Amino acid sequence: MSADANCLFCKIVRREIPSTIVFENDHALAFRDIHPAAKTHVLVIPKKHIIGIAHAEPADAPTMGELLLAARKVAEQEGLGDGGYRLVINNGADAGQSVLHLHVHVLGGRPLAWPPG
Ligand code: DGP
Repeated sequence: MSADANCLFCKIVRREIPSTIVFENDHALAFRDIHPAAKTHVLVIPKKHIIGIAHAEPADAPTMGELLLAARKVAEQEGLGDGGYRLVINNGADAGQSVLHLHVHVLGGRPLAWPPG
């Protein structure tokens, strides 16, 4: 499993930094966002260090699938299956990506405006 020694989210995968983990399998880890933007705000990450969606390789396709399925599982586990939820992947500076390890935001528990600001 490739990892980056200095990556914040790789450190969370290795339990070097504490987090509130809500789901884990062989491919993905999900934990609560430290600055929640909604009642439910969970980050789902691949355990493999991938900088962002723009850096995913064709060989990462199975990991990408596992990531989305993990995000759905988290949403259902959090009780958002009926009311609805939003999955967000920020990529690059203009999108506000602040952590350079691919992550899916799972947001829900309040009405979510569209389009986002
Ligand atoms: P983004 O802007 O898409 O790169 O989102 C990064 C998110 O990561 C942001 O919502 C805050 C969250 N975050 C940053 N540092 C930590 C941390 O140390 N622990 C946890 N749980 N979340 C963090």
